[in-house]
Amino acid sequence: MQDEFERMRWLREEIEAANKQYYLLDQPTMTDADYDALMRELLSLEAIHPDWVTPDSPTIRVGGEVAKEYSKVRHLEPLLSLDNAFSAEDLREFDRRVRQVTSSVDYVVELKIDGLTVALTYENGLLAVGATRGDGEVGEDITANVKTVKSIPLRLKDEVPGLSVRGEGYMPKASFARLNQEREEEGLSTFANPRNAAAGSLRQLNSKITAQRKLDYFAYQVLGANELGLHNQREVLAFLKEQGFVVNPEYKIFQTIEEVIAYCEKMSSERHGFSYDIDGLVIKVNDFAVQQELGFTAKSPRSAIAYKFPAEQVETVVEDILIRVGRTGVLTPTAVLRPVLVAGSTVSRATLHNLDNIRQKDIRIGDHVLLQKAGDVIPEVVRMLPEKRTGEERIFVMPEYCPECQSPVRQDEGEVAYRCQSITCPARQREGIIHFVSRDAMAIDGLGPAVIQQLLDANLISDAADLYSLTFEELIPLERMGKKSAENLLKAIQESKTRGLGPLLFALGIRHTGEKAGKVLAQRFGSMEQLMHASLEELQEIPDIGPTMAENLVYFFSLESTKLFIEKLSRAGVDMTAEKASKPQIFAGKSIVVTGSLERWDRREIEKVIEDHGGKAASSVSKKTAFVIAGEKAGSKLTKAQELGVQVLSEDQFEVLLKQQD
Ligand code: 3B8
Repeated sequence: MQDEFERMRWLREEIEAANKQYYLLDQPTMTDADYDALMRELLSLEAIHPDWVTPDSPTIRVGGEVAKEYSKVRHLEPLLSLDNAFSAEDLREFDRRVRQVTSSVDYVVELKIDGLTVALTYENGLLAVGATRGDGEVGEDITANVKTVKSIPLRLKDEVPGLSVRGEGYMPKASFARLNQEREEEGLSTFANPRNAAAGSLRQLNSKITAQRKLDYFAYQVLGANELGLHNQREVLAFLKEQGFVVNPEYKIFQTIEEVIAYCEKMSSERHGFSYDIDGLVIKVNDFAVQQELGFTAKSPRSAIAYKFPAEQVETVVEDILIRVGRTGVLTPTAVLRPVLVAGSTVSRATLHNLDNIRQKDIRIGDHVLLQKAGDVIPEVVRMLPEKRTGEERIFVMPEYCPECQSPVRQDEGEVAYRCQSITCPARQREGIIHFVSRDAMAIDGLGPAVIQQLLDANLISDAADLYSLTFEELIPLERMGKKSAENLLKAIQESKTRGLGPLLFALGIRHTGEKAGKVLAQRFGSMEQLMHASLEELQEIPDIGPTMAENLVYFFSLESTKLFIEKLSRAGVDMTAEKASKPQIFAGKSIVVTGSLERWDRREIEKVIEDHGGKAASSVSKKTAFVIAGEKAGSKLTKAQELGVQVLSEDQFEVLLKQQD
């Protein structure tokens, strides 16, 4: 027995040492096979002796914990975002502001990793919580997933009593390419870029899946660094490295903004030369005393700025302009391009949005054009190159009849869009189903556009509700549908029944009702039944639901086809309920303004309370304002309220109002 205890200790140390060599020093000391053998031995010993599993055992990285949903974590301090600089002039402006508070300055310039911010909390040296950024105040608890990332230490070198670290989680380009290739072979949807893949992997409910995706982490920030005796960013990076984190080695220190600018320009042309994606550089004032003096704007530190690389532009040819018919019948002209490599992937299509855009940019079939990726993801035609015109180019015309169903096409009054007028247009139905199963809607994994087309072609479905009656026998004869993928697909379809009312409302594709509105409506009404009977007035009273959306909802639910479709979904067992908002909606439809500094409430806290109770936290006072909550040093907003005769409450009065209701 004692031997096994010792053996487990030895295995843990051996595996961690190998990890360290691999992830921190980039010098593998062991073959993958040897490493796996040690890991398997440790796993089997831990299965026999569960009491001897330590909280920092490397086996935790294998994953296994499966969550139903993520719980929320409030960040100790809000995660701020960075202001952006797009040019040398923006950087000089930043430098001028910095030099207003100091005569000499050191800038630390780090690569801006294109991943997602992950906040880590250590307690007594052990990794306790990993969280996503969320809205900056509250993130999602992804601890089990974070523990599978091998470049994140489970135990710090020193037993620091409490430590909060921030950094960027990302997926190396090679892992991304491999993952997408595997997914394609399995008939699953692929990720658009490493950033999305990293986000998808870190937000996996099953941490075993996260463990299989090779993710990495660069640490760059420590909360309360001053109390740890750290005085500048350079020391923070050294400290993080010392404690076992991976710090991006590419950082540089400069004394003048012109050197920083030269480095930014140099890195712009070398940006694709790293094994991970970067989308710019982060320039930080090194010294914490200077940082502190500079302070913060509403959401960013004034002591740092993100330099964003200019979008890479390449030349190509518009070989044709095709029409795609969307879910709402809108005809979208799409450029068929001579394939070109831009920002890391080959592009052969780009949306041209609408006819106005084509006319404005005067894009014709046969034109040479400049292409870039908006936000480095979505291909966009920037402009045509007039000097390359030959006179052979053809002007695009909108078809008069839908290319998919030959129904007449009409331009709605006051809109740029042209629409197919037939609601039974097969393209509209197909796009509607694609939307229904998409990630933020019913999230049916493995049901991509190609499979949906197959199902429609084989007459197995005619609408999204038909998905719920598909059988294994029906799926199997489909091309490229293996036994395993059919089983997985059926499972995913079944599972989607439990998404609840919010996602379902979004999935229905009601005009103007997005994901957020779906959530708001679900919380307000609690069930489809209740919502279907809501009046226009009731809907209009809800903050976040605009008049157009309210009208569309009433119209949508009045349609016989809607009622039949919802009935069909209901019979299939799709959950049409949601938890209603737990707080009494005492401020429903009321616009409330908070001004001055409050004693017991953070501004964001009080705004959240207002919203939780159905109100809208507005920023300016008008006749429509229900009341103003005024704290110390309230200024012009208080005066305005008094002028308009709007009721003014003190902090105490507001709390009394809340207590009466809760
Ligand atoms: C302050 C400092 C945000 C960031 C920061 O590689 C702040 O420093 C931040 F409010 O977002 N993506 C980096 C990266 C991101 C940030 C950062 N440093 N290296 C990154």
